[in-house]
Amino acid sequence: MDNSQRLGTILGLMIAMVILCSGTAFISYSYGQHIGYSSGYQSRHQSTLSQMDVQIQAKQADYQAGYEAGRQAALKDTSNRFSLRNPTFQETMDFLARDKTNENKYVEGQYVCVDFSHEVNNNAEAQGIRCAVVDIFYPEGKGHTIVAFETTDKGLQFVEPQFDHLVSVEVGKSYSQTNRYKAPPGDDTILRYLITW
Ligand SMILES: [Ca+2]
Repeated sequence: MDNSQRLGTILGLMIAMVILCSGTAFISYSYGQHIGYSSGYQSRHQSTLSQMDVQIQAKQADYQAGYEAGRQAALKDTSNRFSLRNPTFQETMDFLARDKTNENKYVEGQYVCVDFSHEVNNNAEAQGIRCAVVDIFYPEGKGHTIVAFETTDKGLQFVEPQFDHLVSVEVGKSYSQTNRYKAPPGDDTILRYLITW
């Protein structure tokens, strides 16, 4: 083997090594890329799936929770549902005749105008009849409480629940004088009144 042959062999080996190394590098690069892509894809795919699963599950949970809340609310609403209606004038009179609140005894400091009014109001509404409590303001911090009905045929009717009387309520006038009651100790001129339905 002469020098040129030796050089040729060396060159050949070097070329072969370069090709081999390049090939290996290329293969590992490709392999790495593929693996990387593949695992990345799978990872993304899995995480996408799992995120979707979570979202779906969350939606289902939300739906279930919403459905249950709605159902419970509906049940509660049904169980608590009551309807009030404005009575006719005659229905108002009939209710007052049936209701025994006016037979209660007025006891200063224990059972007074407010108590009469609230009892009539509660009894009326227990029978589906809409009733209002009316707070009447007199001078010097004094006042009175009665009830009212919005009758369908004769309009708003004020009622003195201690006597089942229809009464008149006019600002600037004495409640007792207007309705022919015995005058109370103080001034019972009506300054204003509030109707609470
Ligand atoms: Ca009565």
